[in-house]
Amino acid sequence: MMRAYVALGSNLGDSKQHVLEAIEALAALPGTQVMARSRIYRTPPWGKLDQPDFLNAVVALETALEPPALLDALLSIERAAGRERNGERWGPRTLDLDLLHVAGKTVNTERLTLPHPHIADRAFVLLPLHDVAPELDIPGQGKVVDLLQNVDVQGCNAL
Ligand code: PH2
Ligand code: MG
Ligand code: MG
Repeated sequence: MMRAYVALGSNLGDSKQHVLEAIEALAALPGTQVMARSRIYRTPPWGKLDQPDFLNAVVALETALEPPALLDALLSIERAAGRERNGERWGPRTLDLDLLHVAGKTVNTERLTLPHPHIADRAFVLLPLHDVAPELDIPGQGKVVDLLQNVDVQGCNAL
């Protein structure tokens, strides 16, 4: 079994429902348990500013799925939530599930980079990740509690 951290985001449709249903879907994956879930945060859009606020959360999983299989499962849960990929980077979405980190695993393939290379830049990831794993050390980036000191959390609020 592997400890894995997944970030959830939504800013289209009933975002809270999308996030809650996604957590249920993660819990229902084969060989997978949800060990901890963060609060849900409302966060200002990052990267592309002219879109609605997001709801963001993070869950910690214990899973027997190897990273490529877990990624397939995340993409299929996104599709079930009506996620459309129109090629627009950082655009609005009903559900985004990003694999942040899997303990002990480094992956550098076309479709997956682990740890996720931009955890340290994003308050909307670090705030909920801090709820579930403040002492987690992301290889190459640092400890979550320390990384959180260096991002702007203004406008990010737990529901
Ligand atoms: N996701 C993005 C782009 N910008 N901004 C916030 N606040 N939250 C997100 O989850 C988010 C974003 C692309 O995945
Ligand atoms: Mg994302
Ligand atoms: Mg994504």
